[in-house]
Amino acid sequence: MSSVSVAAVDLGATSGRVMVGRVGPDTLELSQAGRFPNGPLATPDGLHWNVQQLYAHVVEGLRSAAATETIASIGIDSWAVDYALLRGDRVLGEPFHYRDDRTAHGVELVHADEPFSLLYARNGLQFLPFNTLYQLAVEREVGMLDVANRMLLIPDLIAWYLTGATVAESTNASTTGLLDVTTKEWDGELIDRLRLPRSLFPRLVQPGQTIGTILPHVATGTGLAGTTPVVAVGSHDTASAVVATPMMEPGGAYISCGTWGLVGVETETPVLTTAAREANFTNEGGVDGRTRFLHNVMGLWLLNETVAAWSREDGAPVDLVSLLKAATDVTGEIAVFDANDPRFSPPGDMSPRIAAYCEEHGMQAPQTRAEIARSIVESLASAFADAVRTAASLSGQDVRRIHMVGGGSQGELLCQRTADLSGLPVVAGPVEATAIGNVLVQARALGAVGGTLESMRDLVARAFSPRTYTPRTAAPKG
Ligand code: LRH
Repeated sequence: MSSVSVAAVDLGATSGRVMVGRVGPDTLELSQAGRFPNGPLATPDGLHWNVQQLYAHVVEGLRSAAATETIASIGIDSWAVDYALLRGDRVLGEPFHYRDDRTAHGVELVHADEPFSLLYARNGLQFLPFNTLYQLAVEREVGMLDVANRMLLIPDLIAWYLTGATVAESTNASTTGLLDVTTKEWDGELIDRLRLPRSLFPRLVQPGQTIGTILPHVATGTGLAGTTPVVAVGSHDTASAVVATPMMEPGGAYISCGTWGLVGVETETPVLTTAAREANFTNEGGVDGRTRFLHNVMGLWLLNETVAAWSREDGAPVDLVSLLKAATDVTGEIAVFDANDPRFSPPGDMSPRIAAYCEEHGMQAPQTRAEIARSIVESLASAFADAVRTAASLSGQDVRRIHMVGGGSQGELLCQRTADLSGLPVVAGPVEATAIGNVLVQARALGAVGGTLESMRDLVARAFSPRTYTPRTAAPKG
């Protein structure tokens, strides 16, 4: 087996990137071919994603990748649940952002007919008001589904732009709420009961399968060979991140920490108990048929939105490194709020919302910027530690260490406080786990690396030495 170079398109809610991975049996290197901002775009009808602009950045990134190497394939991953509607080959408007508040009405529409307990038994998904099935209920009500005849999730939409092929990659499809958690096929009966047209949902593909080859105008625009395939990866970003989380032995939990903190364990089969449902744990589809049994915790969103608001206020970017240094030095009582409180979901400055939360709960609100940042980090670490404990008890796994991957793994204070509050070592890194998981699945499909997830994780651990944070305090009781 010789090494190959592949391109990973990795779209996050706050930034996107095109990365080039060079992969072989003993090689795993990553370099950046393009990075660009992403975020909600408000228009009179609500919050959207500007996918046309994202696509333009993707093409530009692929062009820089092709300028330096021979790219053997392309893989795409992004945040979950959101989609574009199409009629034939026409895209019907920019996709809505999952933080758009129309989803609340979608929840009412769906739950009026299908109680959550029944949905959970079929799809195994935690309740999140923006799960695709709720969004589609609104589309149906406003008549969009009288016009649309296709739904493409975001990575599948980008794959369609590049190849013209319409598919639904299975790990991301598992976040729609419309996939049967046991058979991992579209749940036709549920789709009928929700009065959605079955024809909306494309053929499912598994990570590793080829979606198609790039269209001639894409080859011309990027300089890539006309035969370059787009290969399905774990197109849900969290699925790709879990592939590259170096859990080589049993006992590892993970926190994939970017905009969200996705906290859980990997299981062979879904956990569909009443306790799992009541704790709002999800069973999302993983690569190679594994289950990602996890809970969504608010992540760096809280800090990023707050820092963005301060930067607007100052008319200059706030220096994150100095802010976090000052946050580390804060002493005395620090307010810990419920990071998952729905008030923290919409975009904007979180400090007044934190102050209101503290006032309602009889706590002294943090005052200075350093105190606010510390309060955010402390609240995230506390929510992460709680979610790890719950994941362990619900899955019956004996969790002995936590792997923190994604942007959050760079936060020393966050990693250390998660270790302290959980009483478990936190193994931090790699930062770019999602892009690494994306390139590894492509490389395996091309025959450049072999084997199981465990052997790919071993390669990750060798290439990106993780850093371990040891808990400084005894594990809390209970
Ligand atoms: C993280 C993520 C998460 C979903 C959310 C919409 O990027 O994919 O797993 O719940 O975005």
